[in-house]
Amino acid sequence: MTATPKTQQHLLLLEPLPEPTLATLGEHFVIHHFSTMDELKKIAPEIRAIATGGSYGVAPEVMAALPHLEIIAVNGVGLDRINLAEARRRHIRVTVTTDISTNDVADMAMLLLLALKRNLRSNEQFLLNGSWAAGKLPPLAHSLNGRKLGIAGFGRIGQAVARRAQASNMEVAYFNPHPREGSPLTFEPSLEKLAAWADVLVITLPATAATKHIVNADILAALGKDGVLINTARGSVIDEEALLAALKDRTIAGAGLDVFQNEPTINPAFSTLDNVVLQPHQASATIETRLAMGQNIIDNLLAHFSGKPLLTPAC
Ligand code: 8YV
Repeated sequence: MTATPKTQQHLLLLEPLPEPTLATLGEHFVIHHFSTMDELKKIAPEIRAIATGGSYGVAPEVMAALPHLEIIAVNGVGLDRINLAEARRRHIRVTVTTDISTNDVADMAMLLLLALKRNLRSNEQFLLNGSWAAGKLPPLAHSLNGRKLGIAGFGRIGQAVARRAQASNMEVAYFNPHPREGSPLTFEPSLEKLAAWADVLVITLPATAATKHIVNADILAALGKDGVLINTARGSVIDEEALLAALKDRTIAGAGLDVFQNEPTINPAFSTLDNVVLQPHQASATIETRLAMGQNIIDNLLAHFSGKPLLTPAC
C-alpha cells in the first residue's frame, strides 16, 4: 500500500481534537494551535486549512485574517458559528461530520428525558444522604410508557430520537419545515400545536436566523405544567430567559439541556433549579464517535489537498 504523502500544508486548529486524531493529523499537516489574533497574524499567509468544532466555529475575524484559506473541516454538524455565505463568496470549502454523531446525540436526548422523568438526580441524592438506609422511600417517578413526544426538527437526529421514543412505547409526532417523505409519523406544521399536544418536546432543530428563540414563552405555555423540554440542538433556539422563568415558576415540569445560550459560561440561575438535568454539551462526546468524527476531518482534508472529492461537504 502506498503511504499517503504528507501535504505539508499549514492547518489552524481552533478547538481541541482527540489525541489520536491530532497525532494522525500531525503526520500530514503542520498544525498551528490558535492563541491570539496577534500570533495568528504572524502565520496567517501560510494557513490553508482550519479544523474546528461545531460549537466553536470560526470567528469572522479569524476567517478574514487568512487570505489563503481553502477549507474548513468542522468536527460536528452544526454550522451556526460559520459564515457560510462568506465561505462561498471566497470559494472556501466547508465539511461536516454528517451522520456520525446521530445515534449518540439521540441517546443523549433520551438520557436527559429518562433522568428527568425517573428522578435520577434526586433519587441518587436520597440514596447517598442515607434516607434509604433510614427506612424512607423516595417519591414515585413518571413513566414514558404511552406518553406523547413531540420532536421539533425531523432530520437525522430527530428521526433517531423518534425510533428510541417508539421503543419506549411513546406516541411520536414532529414539527419540521416540511413533512418527511416516507415517515408514517404525524407531521404537525405548528410548533405551538405540537407543544400543546406533547408531554415531552425534544428540540433537534438546526440553529439559524429562522429558529432563533423559536421556543419562546408561548411555546412553553403550550407545553404546560406537566410538560418537559429537552434540547440537544443549540442554546439559541430557546428563549433562555423565558425558559428559566417557566422552570422557576413550574409552568413547565422540567428541562434536560445539553446546550445553552452562552456556552461555556451558562446563566447561573440554572444552578438554583431542581427540575433540570444539565450537561456541558456532551451529546457527541463519546470516544467512539469523536474518533470517527476526527477521522472524517482527516479524510476530508486529505481528499481536498489531493484534489479528490470531499466526503461530506457542506459547501
Ligand atoms: C460537538 C456539535 O459537541 O455536531 C455539532 O454541531 O455541536 C457537537 O457534535 C462539537 O462539534 C464539538 O465541538
